[in-house]
Amino acid sequence: MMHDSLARETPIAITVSGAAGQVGYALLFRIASGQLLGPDTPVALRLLEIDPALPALEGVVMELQDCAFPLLQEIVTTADPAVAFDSCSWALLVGARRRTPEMKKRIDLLEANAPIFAPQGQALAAHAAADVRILVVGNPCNANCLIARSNAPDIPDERWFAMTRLDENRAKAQLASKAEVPVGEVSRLAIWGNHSNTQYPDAWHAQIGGRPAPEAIGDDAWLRGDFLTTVQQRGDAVLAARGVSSAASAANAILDSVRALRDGTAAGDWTSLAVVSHGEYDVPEGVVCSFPISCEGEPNGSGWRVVEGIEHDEEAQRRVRASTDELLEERRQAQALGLLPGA
Ligand code: NAX
Repeated sequence: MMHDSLARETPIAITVSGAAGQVGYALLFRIASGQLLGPDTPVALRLLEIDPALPALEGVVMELQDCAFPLLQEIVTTADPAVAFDSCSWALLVGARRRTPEMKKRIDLLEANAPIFAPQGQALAAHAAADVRILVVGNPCNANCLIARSNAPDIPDERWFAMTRLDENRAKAQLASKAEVPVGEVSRLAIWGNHSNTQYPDAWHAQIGGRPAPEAIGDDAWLRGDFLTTVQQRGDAVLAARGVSSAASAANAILDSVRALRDGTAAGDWTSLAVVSHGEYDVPEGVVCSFPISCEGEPNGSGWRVVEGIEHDEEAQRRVRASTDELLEERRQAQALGLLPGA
């Protein structure tokens, strides 16, 4: 097989924020081993943390070194976004503040986290590579993505993503388990709306072994009930069982998201990504909303589009609207906090 010798010599810079956190710990080793960009692409890791976490990050760096990954050519650790985003082609924005017991409402989490993402957006605009693509994972990820995006007007809309792939994977696992088939048989599963409890996992247009999922499952009441709530509340269930939130599955979903953009989705299939709305399916323009996305897999990741022509029944429309109303409310709150310049 012929390999691209240029790609071999020039590492691709990937920035991971929150690199000393638990998602970071589950993610970095997979990136460095080649599972994100493939076995022929050297990587340079730019690891962004806050000052108090830098000593712990040094321990992670030691472990990365001790893996002797042949593809890992460079590691930079810093608390300065300008350094972290320097010439990066992928920015994986995982770093965020955790919800504490005092943060009762979603706006409390938004308030605690939003100020992180405005300066990061500005630093991305000033320092990232011309082809940069950004995946926001830190919660509330849709609103955080909107804030970063609003602070980097020169980076086009199509480069910004917030992660709903973990929700998609959770939904696929539930369908596969119910249908008693391997999870690889489930396709066309999209998450609509916000990465929150209002999200709408759409099983009605999904397929299992090429058949419509509702037909393969044969239990509409389950699809309208337990399926939805299990997916919507899966994060809480993992947290309750483990005592800490999802980490390995989140890191895995980050890899899945980037690989869908780079390698493309299978013909006729789609994935879930929250992207800047241009009014598709009557979703208000400008909010970062999860849609079914098909990707051509161009190397620069810009070859993707919102899948057209999906018809929701009344209940699905109501659920999607509830989630997009929440996105609008979060945008209003971010605006009130002065985090959306020009909006
Ligand atoms: P951790 O608390 O373990 O790690 C977060 C890390 O971010 C910490 O090391 C912290 O020092 C760092 N950090 C805080 N402020 C920062 C800043 N301004 N710049 C750089 N780093 C900063 O959380 P973890 O479990 O790793 O989760 C990370 C984020 O992902 C959380 O916001 C979490 O809610 C979110 N998640 C989102 C998911 C999604 O599907 N979109 C799923 C997984 C995860 O729960």
